[in-house]
This record gives sequence, structure tokens and C-alpha cells, in this order.
Amino acid sequence: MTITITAFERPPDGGKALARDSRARWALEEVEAPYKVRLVSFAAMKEPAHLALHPFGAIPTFEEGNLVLFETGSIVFHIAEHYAGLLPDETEARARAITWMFAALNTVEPPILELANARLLESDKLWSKERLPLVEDRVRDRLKQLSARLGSADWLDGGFSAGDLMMASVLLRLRSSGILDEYPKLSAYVARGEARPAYRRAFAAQLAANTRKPPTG
Ligand code: GTB
Repeated sequence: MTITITAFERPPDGGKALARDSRARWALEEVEAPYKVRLVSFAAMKEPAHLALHPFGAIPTFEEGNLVLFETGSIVFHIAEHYAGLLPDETEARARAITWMFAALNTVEPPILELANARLLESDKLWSKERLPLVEDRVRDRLKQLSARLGSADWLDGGFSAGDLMMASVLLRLRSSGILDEYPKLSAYVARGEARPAYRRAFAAQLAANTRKPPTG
């Protein structure tokens, strides 16, 4: 059955793969599942046809036959469960890899999102300059802990897994802040993720979609 995901028609980052469809693309490339991408405009995301797929009017969505999913955690987990390559077979190793997916989304991503919001949406507020260092330090707390756990390993628990895919995707968003570079082990960890052929294919595909010229005539 054909898999179709959705992505921004015009991503605000111009194709740096920071939007969350990249996680779904990366997972699909890792397991070598063919997929199509439907690009949606911001207006279309709020219309009934898209809201039927995604109740919060966002991307990405995932369609496969009658199955419709939203939330990147659920989408990547579904892909990892149904195709080989992203979760270990051994029960406990599999549970630990899933734990890292949750850790990425529930523990590491929230302060990173808070920082993104503080920078993008609150910079004009009088209190912004005072608050920003507090928000940055909350991110640093998490990165320090994560870096300590990663140590000198390549991946969080043995071989590369959906847990690493999610964690590296979450950390990527931090790069422009400079904070990731304060943690060389994590910076190298993200670079290892980005160097994977599947990530490179996913990145190239989203970039191609974003640099394609609009139809003429
Ligand atoms: N929890 C959901 C998930 O993990 O799937 C969050 C989905 C979500 O926030 N999607 C965003 C969206 O559709 C795109 S990823 N927003 C539009 C809306 O809600 O109206 C967030 C994002 C957007 C753009 C950049 N960027 O350009 O740098 C980075 C991240």
C-alpha cells in the first residue's frame, strides 16, 4: 500500500529540514519504504480536508491505506514497528530504544521548543532579555545530562535506532542557537545522524521539493 506523508508547501526554513516531516522522511528512508509526499499550504492545513487527517491542522500526517496517523512520535513508531531496521528484535533492547523516543519527545524537546518560542515569538517583550538566559539554561541542563549518558558511544543504546533518529532530530533544531556546539559529544552525535545515507536522502528530497520552480503559464 502506498504511504503518503504531508509536508509544508513553503517551509519557513526554506528547506533546512527543520520541520517535522523530516523525521517521517528519515524513518521511511532508513527502512527503504517507498513513499509519496503531498505538499500543503498553511491555509490548506486549516481546511476540513486536512483537519480530518490532523485535528490540530499541522504537518506531518501519514496515510497508508485506511490508516491515518499524525504526531511524529506515532508515525516514526509505526514505521519502526512495521519495517525492519529501526528497532532491535530483542525485547528489552527494543523497549529501551522506544524509551529513548519518548525521552526525545517528552524530556528533551520541550525546553528546546520553549527556547524556539522565546526567540521567535517573545523577543519583542520587555521581559524577554531577562527570561532568555533562564530558558537557555533549562536546555543546557538537559543537554548536559544527555551528553553524560551518551559518553563516548556512537548511539544511545547499542546500534542506531528510532530512539536516535528522534533524539538527533530534536537536537538538530538547536544548531542555530549555538548551544549544541557547547556539547561536542552531542554535536558529533547529531552529525553522525546527518551523515547516514537515509538522512541525506531525506534531506535531499525535502530540499528538492522546496527549490522546485513553480509551474509557469
Ligand atoms: N507534536 C507534533 C508532531 O510531532 O508531529 C507537532 C506538529 C507540528 O508542530 N507541526 C508544525 C506545523 O505544522 C511543523 S513542524 N505547524 C503549522 C501550524 O501548526 O499551523 C514545526 C516547525 C515549523 C517550521 C520550522 N522551521 O521552518 O524552521 C521548524 C519547525
